[in-house]
Amino acid sequence: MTQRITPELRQWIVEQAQAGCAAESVLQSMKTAGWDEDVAIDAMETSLRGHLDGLAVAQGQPPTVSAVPEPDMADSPLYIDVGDRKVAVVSAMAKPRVVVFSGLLSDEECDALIDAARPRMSRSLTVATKTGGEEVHADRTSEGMFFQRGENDLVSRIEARIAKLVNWPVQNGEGVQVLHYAPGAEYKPHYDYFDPNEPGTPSIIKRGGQRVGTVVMYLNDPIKGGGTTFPDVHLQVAPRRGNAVFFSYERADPSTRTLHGGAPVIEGEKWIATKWLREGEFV
Ligand code: PD2
Ligand code: ZN
Repeated sequence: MTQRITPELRQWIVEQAQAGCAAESVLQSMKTAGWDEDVAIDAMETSLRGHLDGLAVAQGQPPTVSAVPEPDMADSPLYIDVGDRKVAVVSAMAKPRVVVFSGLLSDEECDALIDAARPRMSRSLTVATKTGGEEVHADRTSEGMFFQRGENDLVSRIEARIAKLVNWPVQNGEGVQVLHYAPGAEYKPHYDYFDPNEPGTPSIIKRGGQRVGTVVMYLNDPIKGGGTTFPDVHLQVAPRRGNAVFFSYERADPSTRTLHGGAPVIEGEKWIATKWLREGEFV
């Protein structure tokens, strides 16, 4: 049986540390209460790091540098083996770190994701930065839905593939989000990390820390428009079915040049699946 690290458990761990309890004795208490040792250690590490990150942000300290997901690009491979298929490298940029892949998903997988998502679509929300909740926003005129991590075989397969592709644990990923853009719909340029200056951020990053990477997977071919744009570096990635764009950001700061958007769909429609990757385990 998997043991779930709840917000209440995280809170309790932080309180024990604040009360001066030694890590060893907190771990011992958790093991006595039936927690698996590895799960308990992970819960302690992620809870305390999340709490400290939140404090640093609240005090206006500069954003810290994080480890980031990164594909194995030594020797400029043409393909990366992700276990059940080979994914082709189309192009790569160093700063911002952007890598475009083709053949991450088969046509059948793209269609199956769309079919599974279609009945569950609703108007896309953005994170409400003031509160940490979610809200409808004019900058994001798409509709979407989230799959739970590991919700079905298809989603698990894709998550395992992404984990291998960018060398980042499945557990650090948010659930796959599917988005649908009708003609005229767009996602105005934004950063995917949570703004350290917003009051809702400490609460958001309690679940797995900051976002440090994004994989946008294209599920169909729009006819015109709908590219993913990186305005700081004048890059536009064409939305081709089965392809994906990966980018990472080692700090929650515009200096990463990861400003990006979904350009308006001019003709046809656009379906994508997005996987956001966190610093730690996303629960
Ligand atoms: O639809 C896109 O291309 C796009 C652009 C920017 C998606 C996202 N951001 C995202 O899902 O974060
Ligand atoms: Zn984005």
